Amino acid sequence: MRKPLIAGNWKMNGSAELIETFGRTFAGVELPSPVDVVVHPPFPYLDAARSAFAGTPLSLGAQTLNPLHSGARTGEVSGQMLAEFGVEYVLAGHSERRQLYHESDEQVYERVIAALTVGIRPILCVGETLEERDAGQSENVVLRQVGYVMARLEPGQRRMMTIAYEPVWAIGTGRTATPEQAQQMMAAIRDYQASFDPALADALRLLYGGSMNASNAQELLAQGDIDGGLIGGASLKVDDFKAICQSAG
Ligand code: 3PY
Repeated sequence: MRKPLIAGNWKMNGSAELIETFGRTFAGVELPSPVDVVVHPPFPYLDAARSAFAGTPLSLGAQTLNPLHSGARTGEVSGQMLAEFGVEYVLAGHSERRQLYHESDEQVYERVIAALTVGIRPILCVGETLEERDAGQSENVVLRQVGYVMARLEPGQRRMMTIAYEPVWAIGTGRTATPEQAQQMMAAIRDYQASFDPALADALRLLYGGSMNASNAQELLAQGDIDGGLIGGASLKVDDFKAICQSAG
């Protein structure tokens, strides 16, 4: 039985006030018992979030990290620093990082390793563009992105991983994959995982991302291979995010 995970990716949004609102609201929220919830605010809010989320079901997440431990990398943040702030999860390979900052599969892999080294759980984001979908390449692209990382990890490291399938054409566009499209890709990821690590395939958490919101979450989460969501815009609205978490049990 896989425990659902709901992750809120705030991207470059939010404020100190929103952190407090989340802390206050979730302090009194009853969530269905087996569900993990993580919020990924921008770096400057991590410290405030650590205090505000104490005593709530919210864990702390980061949106990226630099693979190096420390050094001359102006503007970057290392896994070691995130661990010091109590960060438990980090995104790696979000399509905005792949597209806008040209992160390659190799660079995504390096970030995953850096996170694992300091005990932070990576959420590996994968997904195809509209052109790739139209060319019938969706599954090839997604399984390449998954395989590049997962096949290089030790079995113990793989157990720390979560994979988020986010079709690029559904990110920030208001378009969502149908539950059937999402389920089909999740099943393909799980089958692929089974081809080189059958023991993990059943336990691996797979999230759907890409315009998931309070209205469509229930239907997506009802699919057999969808174990949670990586939520963009809706994770900035505390009531919507709470409703998504409540529908995940
Ligand atoms: C979205 O839903 O827009 C996301 O990118 C979540 O990461």
